[in-house]
Amino acid sequence: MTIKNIKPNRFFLLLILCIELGCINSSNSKQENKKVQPNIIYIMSDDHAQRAISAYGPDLNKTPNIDRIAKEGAIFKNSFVSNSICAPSRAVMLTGKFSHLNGQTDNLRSFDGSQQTYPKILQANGYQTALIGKWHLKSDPTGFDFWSVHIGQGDYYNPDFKEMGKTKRYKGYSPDIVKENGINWLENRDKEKPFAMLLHFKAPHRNWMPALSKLEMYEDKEFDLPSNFFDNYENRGRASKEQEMSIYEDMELEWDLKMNGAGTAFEKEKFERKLSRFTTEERQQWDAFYNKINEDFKSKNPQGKDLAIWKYQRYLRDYLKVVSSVDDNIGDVLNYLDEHGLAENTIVVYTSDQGFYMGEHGWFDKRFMYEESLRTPLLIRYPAKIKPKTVVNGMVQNIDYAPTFLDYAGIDTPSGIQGESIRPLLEGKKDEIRDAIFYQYFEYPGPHAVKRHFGIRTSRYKLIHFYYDVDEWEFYDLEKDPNEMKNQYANPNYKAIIKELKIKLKDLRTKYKDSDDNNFKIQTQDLKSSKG
Ligand code: SGN
Ligand code: CA
Repeated sequence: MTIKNIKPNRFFLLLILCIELGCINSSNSKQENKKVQPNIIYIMSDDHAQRAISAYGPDLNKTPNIDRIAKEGAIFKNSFVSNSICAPSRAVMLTGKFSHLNGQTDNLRSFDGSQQTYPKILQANGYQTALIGKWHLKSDPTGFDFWSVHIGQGDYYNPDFKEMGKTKRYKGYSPDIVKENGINWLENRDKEKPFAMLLHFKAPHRNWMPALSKLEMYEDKEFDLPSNFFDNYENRGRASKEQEMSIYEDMELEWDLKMNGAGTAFEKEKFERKLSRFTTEERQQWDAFYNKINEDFKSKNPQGKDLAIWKYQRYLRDYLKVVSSVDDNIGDVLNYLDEHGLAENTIVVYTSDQGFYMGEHGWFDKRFMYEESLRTPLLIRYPAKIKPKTVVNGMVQNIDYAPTFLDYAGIDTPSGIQGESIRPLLEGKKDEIRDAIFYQYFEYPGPHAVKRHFGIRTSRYKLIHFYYDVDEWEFYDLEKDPNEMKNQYANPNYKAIIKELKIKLKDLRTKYKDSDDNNFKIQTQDLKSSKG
């Protein structure tokens, strides 16, 4: 029946009835007026190098599911952290503030969970919030309706979680468990509210224990050595020379590379604790695989450069097997969103707490302001607002995540937040939001012995100041020397640029409320060298 066919009397009767029932101001038009707040799924892994994602560079491995986020959304080619280590990075992301202001300057401290974080702000604005996976901030999480976190670094196999205050052991492999718990939470959430779910994989953190189903992966692949694998650190300062993160010298045969009996008593004990998590059947499969490699290693008995290369190959194989499990589980999350009609209005983010060395400079681990650990993956899909295959070249930093989420949720950014919304970059409205980033690292003395430093990076140059037990500057021209092999600080040709950068660095430190006084006062207590 159309309006035309209704007799005038009946039309007015219906109109009056409609007004009475309030259907003129119908729920549909109400919904149109109300901002539709997007859901957020923030997926973060631990120590995932950009280079180990095929969307960033196809030479190492294939990550089809992470790549899908880039294909259907945006990839950031210049995404950086502000303090390249776990707990500090996580605190920066939650607060949108640099470490010296949020208080989490190193991995040892306990996070002050009474401070403002973006999950708390979202929660106060009607979002349902959940945190699942690695946390590493010691204090119990705040701002989440549900939380289930690995204890400390957590275990790959049959791990214990602290879930809403209680310890609970899960059966299985950590990346699978984190995904399953995430999907369970999505299934049982209040479907009337928008949600923000933080899914934090502990993988692929050291000691890179692969899933049993992936053990054979990459075993017949020989990885090319990075051009600077045998770096001797000439032309650079004491920080590069004195670090303890060399694959050759510091990567542990037993703990890292699973060669039973090849390590110190300390290493053995640490590794045994991990092996004790296995069921008998799991342990048998594990041993059947690694015992063969152990035998081969013993018979070859590589030394010197050969040993360095052997370690590198084993490291990459295990690391990339673990990455592959992360990628599979991300695929499951994306499929879940498709199957439940959630893809269009959900922002999916993939990132890592920092970058990682995959043999560049002969290293593993992170911490330095050099490119491989300063950079972190960042891919964002939000079909409602972001065009597929968007490539962002502007420099962004992890201080920007909190204000970006608040922006998309239609919530004003509180004044204390130091980052900026990256929405204009995502939606093609701007090419850049800043011309320089600021970096700081404090955990020294500490594991891997990377000296304290801070610095500035522009699109072309990088200036770093190492301090505390040294007073050294390094300057790199990234266009001419992308691998940062030659410190040009003393080169007179760069004098004017260095002068300009020092002024810019000072301005940035003032803007971000950082000072020398502050840096020297920060104590890193009880930290021992990784060799200690
Ligand atoms: C552990 C690792 C270090 C690593 C830190 C911090 N040693 O201590 O290699 O740098 O975690 O990593 S291990 O012997 O326990 O493997 S972080 O990602 O949590 O910051
Ligand atoms: Ca990490």
